[in-house]
Amino acid sequence: MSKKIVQVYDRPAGGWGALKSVAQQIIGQGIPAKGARTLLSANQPDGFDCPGCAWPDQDHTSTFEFCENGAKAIAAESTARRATPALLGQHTLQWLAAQTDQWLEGQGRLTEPMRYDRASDRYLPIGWDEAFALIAARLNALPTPDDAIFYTSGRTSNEAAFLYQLFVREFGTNNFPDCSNMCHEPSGYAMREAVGVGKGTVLLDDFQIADALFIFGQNPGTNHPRMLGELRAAAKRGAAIVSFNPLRERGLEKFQNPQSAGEMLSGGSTAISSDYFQLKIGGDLAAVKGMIKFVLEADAAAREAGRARLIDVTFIEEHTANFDVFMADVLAEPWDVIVRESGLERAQIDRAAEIYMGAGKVIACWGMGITQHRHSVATIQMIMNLLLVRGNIGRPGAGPCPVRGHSNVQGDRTMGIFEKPKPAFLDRLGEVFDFAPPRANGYDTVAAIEAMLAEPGKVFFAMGGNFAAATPDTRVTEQALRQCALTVHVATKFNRSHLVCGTDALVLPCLGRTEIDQQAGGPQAVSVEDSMSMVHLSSGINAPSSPALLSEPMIVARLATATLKGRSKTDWMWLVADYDRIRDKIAAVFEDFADFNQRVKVPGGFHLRNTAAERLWLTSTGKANFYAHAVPTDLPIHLARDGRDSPVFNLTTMRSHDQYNTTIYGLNDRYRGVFGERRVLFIHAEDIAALGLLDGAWVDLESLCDDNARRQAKRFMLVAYNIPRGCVAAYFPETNPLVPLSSFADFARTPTSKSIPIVVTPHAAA
Ligand SMILES: Nc1nc2c(c(=O)[nH]1)N[C@H]1C(S)=C(S)[C@@H](COP(=O)(O)OP(=O)(O)OC[C@H]3O[C@@H](n4cnc5c(=O)[nH]c(N)nc54)[C@H](O)[C@@H]3O)O[C@H]1N2
Ligand SMILES: Nc1nc2c(c(=O)[nH]1)N[C@H]1C(S)=C(S)[C@@H](COP(=O)(O)OP(=O)(O)OC[C@H]3O[C@@H](n4cnc5c(=O)[nH]c(N)nc54)[C@H](O)[C@@H]3O)O[C@H]1N2
Ligand SMILES: [Mo]
Repeated sequence: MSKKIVQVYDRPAGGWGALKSVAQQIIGQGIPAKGARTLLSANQPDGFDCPGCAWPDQDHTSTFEFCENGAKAIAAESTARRATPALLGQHTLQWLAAQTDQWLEGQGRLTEPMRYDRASDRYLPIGWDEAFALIAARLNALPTPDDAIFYTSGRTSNEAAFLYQLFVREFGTNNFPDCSNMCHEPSGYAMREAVGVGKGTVLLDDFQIADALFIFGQNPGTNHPRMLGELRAAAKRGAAIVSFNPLRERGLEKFQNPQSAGEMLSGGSTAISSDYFQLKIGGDLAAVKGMIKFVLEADAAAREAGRARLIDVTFIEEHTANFDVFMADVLAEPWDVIVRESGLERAQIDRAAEIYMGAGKVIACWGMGITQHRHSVATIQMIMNLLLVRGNIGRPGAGPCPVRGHSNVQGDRTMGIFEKPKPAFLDRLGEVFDFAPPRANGYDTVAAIEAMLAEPGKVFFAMGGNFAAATPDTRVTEQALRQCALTVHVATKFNRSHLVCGTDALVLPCLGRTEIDQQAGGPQAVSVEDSMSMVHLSSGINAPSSPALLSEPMIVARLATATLKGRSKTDWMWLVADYDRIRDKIAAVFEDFADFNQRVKVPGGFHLRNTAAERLWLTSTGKANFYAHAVPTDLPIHLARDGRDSPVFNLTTMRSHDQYNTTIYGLNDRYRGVFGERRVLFIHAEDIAALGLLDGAWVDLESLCDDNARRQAKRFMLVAYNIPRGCVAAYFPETNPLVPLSSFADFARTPTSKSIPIVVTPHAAA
């Protein structure tokens, strides 16, 4: 069984495999001619921003940058298939719920608003006016505006996000859970404390001159394929690329650039990582602290011998706070704890530290392998400490680079989609729109689920995303949603969340990025902010998938008009007739967006100011702060299971090559050699043997938590894999039923979906 599904993938990432996969995707969506034209418009000066990831492009003026997974995202949005009410209405929700996520997605683009009819257990069409009136009535009937919850996924444009947060705040709440709560929240939190800005400080130009790149917990070959272009160029000019990952990801090892005729024809490729450290899941804080300890010890020796210092003494004195306390803590941390908890050998940590010390300019990148842990904030602050000891921030070629996920997740935050808004922002918003914004903090994602559970009858509204599938503790979350008086999803495609209905439920179809957005004032462009704080325009080129689709800004404007009748001083329909008007309001609220309309119309857009990049520290001390953090010694791997001697594994959950978060395009994970199956558990061969099982055996997973709930995910195939012992990996969303709602990152409250203690038992049919 295992043989057919799992093969050795020894080719580089990219290459002909990537081209073939795109061709299959376009043909599969039934859109050959249009698909090709659409693909060529991605990330072009007058085209749309790729709805795939948030990696920036070479100033949006370059020729088409090939990206396999960007192409899949675009092909999926421009599919010829239509999920009409007639098609979906053939089935009961009970029947639909038994279909796979891939099947749901495969029905194509939503075409009309639909309302759930409980009597027939089906979705039926509803008019837009009626839908908005229904939501308005339910919202206005709530005892308090704080009983409404407004989720945002990160594809929403700046204009839509700005209007949305304005509507919600005029309505009266700051309940803004968003996908960022499950994603880079710890990066924002940790960096704001350390350097006063919750965003990365580097630009693509910095990648071109860095001497070393450290990549922690990120799989760019799948999730940010265009980043491989930068990595390839860096590797070719001799920069060190050092990867920390429990899995040996193909894209971090070898890349064949589909745009290099030479590499494609000769079968050549470029080696990416110069060093690859396979640490334990959750071992990053220990590894980075070990590197810093090595640097500090080497620096002390250099100072005693009268040699050149190895830390940047001038930078530390002038620009940082708390170095002495931090240094004492690092020097006191025992090497054996560092080695044991990182899962690396001492020589590997020394080697990583030597590369770091030998490099003049260093960039540190990180992804979900760092953020989705209990200790994520501390780990990110340790990465910041590493950069700070040698002044690797605020100068060319150096700095932190949290690599964002959704294409506008960073922009949504900039626009005020945040449950803990700053008072100064609320003051300004209230002045510009003449109202009194609510002051109390709202719910984040975990708190929103808890609140829906604790008190039935709330209204849950989602601007995009797939809340039920993306969030932890699936069974509990579904119950929470079902207890709502009304659930509403603005979406492009049918998904699992639409099957988890409150007493009343609506699905509202919207335009995607690739489509022409026609308003009273003509065709409109929207703006987005990428992972490097570049803001630029995006204009769709395809005819809308259905004449009934509304844009997200229009949906907000009509909803606000219906809900805030007589209460709002904002002329919503005037604003939405021409998005320049929305941008003028954005400019009025946010200083950094002064002259927004002029600046965003320059090809390539503009860069938002980043104070940390200017070495201006908006922190508690007015300096960049070092933070001391102990190496965590409570990783799931150390848990023993009461009364049983089965080992406890630490499960990390991640993306396959054929998915976009909860959207499943296919069942292959080409670079990891898995074909035709998503329910797999990557595990060390010796751990399989220790379980007394065989490679390819089917098993059930159960997570451990100190509440009484039993959380299981059944029927996964064991795949012997190159992964440290005690560590296992599987795909999400299938594994989300295992993540307890109560298990989240300290401070940032991001679900710990990268470290779940589990036990593995032979599969037992239900
Ligand atoms: N095609 C495609 N593109 C995407 C997405 C998608 O689903 N598909 N999603 C988008 C979104 S929202 C996001 S946030 C990004 C996500 O992009 P990534 O951050 O790359 O996401 P993941 O696949 O979750 O896994 C990250 C990596 O972390 C490693 N890892 C797991 N645990 C640990 C650990 O404890 N330590 C270390 N060092 N590594 C660990 C895994 O082996 C994996 O290589 O991609 C965005 N782009
Ligand atoms: N176990 C585990 N769980 C995780 C993660 C993990 O690594 N492990 N990763 C987490 C991360 S990083 C993230 S970001 C979240 C993602 O959580 P979400 O952002 O909620 O989920 P997505 O799967 O990206 O949402 C997909 C849906 O968005 C809709 N959509 C697509 N484009 C548009 C559009 O332009 N407008 C509108 N209105 N709707 C659109 C479609 O209907 C589609 O079905 O999941 C998190 N969950
Ligand atoms: Mo994400």
